[in-house]
Amino acid sequence: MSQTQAVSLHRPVTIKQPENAPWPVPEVLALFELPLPELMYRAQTVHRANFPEGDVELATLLSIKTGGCEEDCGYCPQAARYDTGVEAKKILELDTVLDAARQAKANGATRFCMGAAWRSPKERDMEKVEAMVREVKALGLETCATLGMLEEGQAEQLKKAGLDYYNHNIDTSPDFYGDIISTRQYQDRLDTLGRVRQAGLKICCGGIVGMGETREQRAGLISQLANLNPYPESVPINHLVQVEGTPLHGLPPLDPLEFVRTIAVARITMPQARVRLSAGRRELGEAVQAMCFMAGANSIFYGDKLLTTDNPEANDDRALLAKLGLPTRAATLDSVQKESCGC
Ligand code: SAM
Ligand code: DTB
Ligand code: SF4
Repeated sequence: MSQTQAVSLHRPVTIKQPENAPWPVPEVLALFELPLPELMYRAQTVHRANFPEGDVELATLLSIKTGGCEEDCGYCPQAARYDTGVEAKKILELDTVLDAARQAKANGATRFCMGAAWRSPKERDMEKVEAMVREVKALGLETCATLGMLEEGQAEQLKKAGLDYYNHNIDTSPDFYGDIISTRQYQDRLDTLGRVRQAGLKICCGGIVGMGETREQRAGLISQLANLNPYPESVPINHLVQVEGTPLHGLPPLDPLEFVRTIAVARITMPQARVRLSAGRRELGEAVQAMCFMAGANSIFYGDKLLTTDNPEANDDRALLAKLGLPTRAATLDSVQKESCGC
C-alpha cells in the first residue's frame, strides 16, 4: 500500500516528538494498519460522540492573490518557477472579494477562506487583507485566511480585524518535508502556528497525501498534527491535485482507500476538530467521498474552484449531501436559531 518517492533531493530531517505526546507515530501507524471495518467503526464512534448533529461545514475558498509565488512547493501550480500556465495576478479589489463572499453565503457556506500565493504577506498587503477580513466578517461569515508565514505582530493584526481561523499547513511528515519544499523549513511552519495560537486565533492546519510518501510518513503527518497542544480546530486533508508542470505531476496515484484511512485516523486522533475533505475531491468520486464522510470528515471546500484548480460543482455537492442524508452546518445553525426564538 505504501509508495516511495522517485527521487530524494534533500537530506531528511527529524523533528523530536514532544515529551508525553499523546500520539506517537507507532500508535498512529497502528491505527492505519487496522482492518478497514474496525478502523471505520472506531472513527464513526468518535465522530458521533463529538458531533451529534452530524452536519457538514461548507467552506468557500477564494484566491485573493493568484500566482507568481517565489516558493518551490513541489505540488503547487502557483509557484512562479514551474510552467503550469497559472498567470501572476494582482491582489483582488475589496468589492470583488465581497461579491464572492455574499454569493458563498447565499449558496449556504458558513466559512469563507481567503488564500494568497505569498511566502509571507508584506505590510502594504496586510492593510488590504484586514479590510477584506473585516467586511467578510460583517456579512456574518466565519473568516479564514492563508497568506503564508506570519511575522511577529501580523497574527494580532488579523485577529483585531476579525479573523477567526488562520490556515497554515505542515503539509507532510517532518522526514519527507525536504523532498517537497526547500525554500522554507518545517520549523518555520511551526513558528507561524505558534504566533497564530499566541494571538488567540483558531488554527486550521493539515496536509497533503498522495505525494509519494509512505504510510509511515502519513502517520507522521497525523502524529504531528495531533500532538500540537492543543491540536488544530480545523484539519484540511488534501489529496494531491497533480498539476502538469509541477515536479509532483505524474506520480502514481494513491490508493483511494488509503485516503479514507487517513481521514479516519485524523478523526480518531483529533476528536473535536472539523476534519475537512479538501483538495482532490473531483478525482475521488462520490463513493469514496461517502466513505470519507463515514470515516468522520465533516467539512468540505464548497464552490466550483479551489484556488486555481477545479472543485466539484456546488450543485453536485448539494445533491451528494442530500443523497447521503447529511445536513449542512448552515441548516443546523438555522434550526438552533429557530428553536431559540420559538419560531
Ligand atoms: N501561500 C500560502 C502557503 O503556502 O502557506 C497559502 C496558500 S497555499 C496554496 C495553501 C495550501 O494549499 C498548501 O499548504 C497546500 O497544503 C495546499 N495545496 C497547494 N497546492 C495543492 C495541490 N496541488 N494539491 C493539494 N493541495 C495543495
Ligand atoms: C488547504 O488545505 N487546501 C486549500 C486551502 N487550504 C487554501 C488549497 C488547495 C489548493 C489546491 C490547488 C489549487 O487550486 O491551486
Ligand atoms: Fe507559494 Fe503557497 Fe504555493 Fe508554496 S503553496 S508555492 S507558498 S502559494
